[in-house]
Amino acid sequence: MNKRSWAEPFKIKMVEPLRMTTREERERAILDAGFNTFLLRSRDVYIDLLTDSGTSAMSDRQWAGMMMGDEAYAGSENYYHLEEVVQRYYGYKYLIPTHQGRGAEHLLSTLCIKPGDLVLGNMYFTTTKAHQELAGGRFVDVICDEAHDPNDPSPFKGNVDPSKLERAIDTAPPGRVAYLCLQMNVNMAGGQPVSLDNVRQVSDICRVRGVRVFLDATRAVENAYFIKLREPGQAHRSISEILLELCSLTDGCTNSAKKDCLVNIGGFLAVNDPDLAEQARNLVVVYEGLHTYGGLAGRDMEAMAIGIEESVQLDHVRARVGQVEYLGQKLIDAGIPIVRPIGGHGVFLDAARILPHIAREEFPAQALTAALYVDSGIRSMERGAVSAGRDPDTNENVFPSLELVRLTIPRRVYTQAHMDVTAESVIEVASRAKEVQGMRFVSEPKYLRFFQSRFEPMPARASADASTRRIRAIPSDAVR
Ligand code: PM9
Repeated sequence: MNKRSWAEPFKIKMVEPLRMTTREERERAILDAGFNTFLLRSRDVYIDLLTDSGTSAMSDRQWAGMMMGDEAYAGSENYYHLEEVVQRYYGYKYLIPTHQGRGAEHLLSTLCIKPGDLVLGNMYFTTTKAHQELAGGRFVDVICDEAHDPNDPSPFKGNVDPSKLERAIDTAPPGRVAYLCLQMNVNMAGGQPVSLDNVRQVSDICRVRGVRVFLDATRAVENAYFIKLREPGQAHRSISEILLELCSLTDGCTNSAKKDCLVNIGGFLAVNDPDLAEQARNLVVVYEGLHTYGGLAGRDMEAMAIGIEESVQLDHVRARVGQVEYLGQKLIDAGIPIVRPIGGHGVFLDAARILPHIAREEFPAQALTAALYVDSGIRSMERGAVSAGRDPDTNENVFPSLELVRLTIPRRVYTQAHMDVTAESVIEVASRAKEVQGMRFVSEPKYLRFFQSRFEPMPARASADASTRRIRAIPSDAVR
């Protein structure tokens, strides 16, 4: 039979025009932004692949739900709707809404980490680790080795290594492991899923040793889809069934609803322990708002409740992950080194291999994001040493094994043609890789430096081959 294509399971009802810019305008814009794509104005961006966080298009049902916002300070109807939906799809008993994922991470870290505790996780995530460290904890990575190798084709590279987990718990001073934070579709590894079998095993190891497991459920729905697709014996199950089982193996979750749950703002903490829920309900009023809104408007909670129902539909997830796969496959076919297997929420370019002439100390991934932007107006995100930050003990730069640029695909926003344009730009920049120069810091904030740091291109080296045309993102004399 001839190959049959899939198409997006929606049609477009409202459009937002994109602004095209000239190369000169983009050179000026990236200079003004200190070569940090977070500091660009969105009006200067053509295709925005910075993040899939809060960038989804909402459905007509979600927009209709927004009109049903019950903006009571206390006891909003939308809170009770959201509570019922979270219980139905995620299975946890108690819901504490927050303004976004890091609000939930703040509550969990504050309540469950004592200074000096170890917090285990399957690869760090920036905001998660920041809150763990602010609470006095130390992050310990227990992800499998395959996660650190961009070329390893294993289907579940987000898995925890059970022997690393046992060792970390068994060698820690008694009672000093705060919990395991088990991230779904591990972001910094390239959107790599965790198998259901691994979650079962990890949950057993932790339960026997009295260590709690909290899911980072931010992309758990997309992880459940990979389980259905790749894990033996799971193909017949619905995404909802798999999601419920994943959650049932854990004590609670933090969730940035800006991803899977298809909303532009929102998050939650959900737990099964009534005492922990009570403490979180009390703490949330200090930082977010009353426990029945947690920093959100009633209409935001309604959109989230409807978004969760839509997020677990197979048609939706298949098209969402399929679009990422489409872009990734185009790049693989063109010989561009990317993290494999292709992840759930974005395509991760292997910047260290695309720009081998730039030393890790000169941040090749940061340089690549700037070069891509200048080429086509596509905004991507650095996911390498800049994101990893500094070691809290030595204050030295941390150089993770992965030095990546993330092309993150917002849900239900761009078309296949946008993916084609993106692939063409990456191929063009990679073909002129030698022209891209490394970066150095001009300024570096203390917390989560990747958001607000400013950079400048490294000065051209005296040894550089004079015949090589060095097209920097902008001329060096223009750098302030
Ligand atoms: N993730 C992302 O772009 C947005 C902020 S960092 C650039 O990938 C996980 C796995 C996330 C995440 C955010 C958060 C925090 C927690 N866990 O951004 O606070 O990917 O809603 O969520 C981003 P909030």
